Amino acid sequence: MKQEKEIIYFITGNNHKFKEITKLFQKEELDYDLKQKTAATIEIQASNIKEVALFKLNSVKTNFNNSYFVEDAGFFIDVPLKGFPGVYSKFVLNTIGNEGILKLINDYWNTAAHFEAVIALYFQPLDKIFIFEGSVEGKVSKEIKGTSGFGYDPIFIPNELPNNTFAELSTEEKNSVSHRAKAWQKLLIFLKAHH
Ligand code: ITT
Repeated sequence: MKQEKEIIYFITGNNHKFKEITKLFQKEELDYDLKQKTAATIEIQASNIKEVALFKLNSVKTNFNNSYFVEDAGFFIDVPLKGFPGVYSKFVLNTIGNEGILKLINDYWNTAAHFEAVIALYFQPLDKIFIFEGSVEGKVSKEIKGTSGFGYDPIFIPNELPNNTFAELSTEEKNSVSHRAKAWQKLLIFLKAHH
């Protein structure tokens, strides 16, 4: 008889993130089933997203006996904003939005930017927490372009696919270079090594 697969939960209220990870997950032969869970989490204001992710993970109140992970991401405009919005990404998107961001950097020719993602995993078999990080370098687009993806996707052009913003790419294309996919690849290696 085939053994039941163990469930691993991705705790996120963001369906876009879950869709991206699901696409990557489906490509793999794993001993796990991935499920989304929207549990209450606390998002603190810290100086880096790793701290935010760890705190978020520790704030999850579970009554299940499974492994689970959270992810925190941030958008960093290195030039000319010295990394802003970074840990303030959510607040800035909800206040001034992509239009406000473009106004801030309107006069600049160089607009180097990157995304970072940190996955914090509670791994039940070892009763331990593990961290997986990924980033993608690129620049801020001169205009808002594209309708797929979410958040800052319409204004970010990755260096590896320099003709499009993330919002002009399919999920598969975004996954081929994204911060989230890179962090996921590391989590995947871990899961394969610990089955
Ligand atoms: P959780 O429930 O998983 O916490 P969230 O939507 O609160 O989801 P984050 O705090 O990790 O997400 O993200 C901070 C902000 O950065 C938020 O406004 C997102 O829209 C944006 N963001 C995160 N990942 C992104 C990506 O891949 N592309 C564009 N914007 C992204």
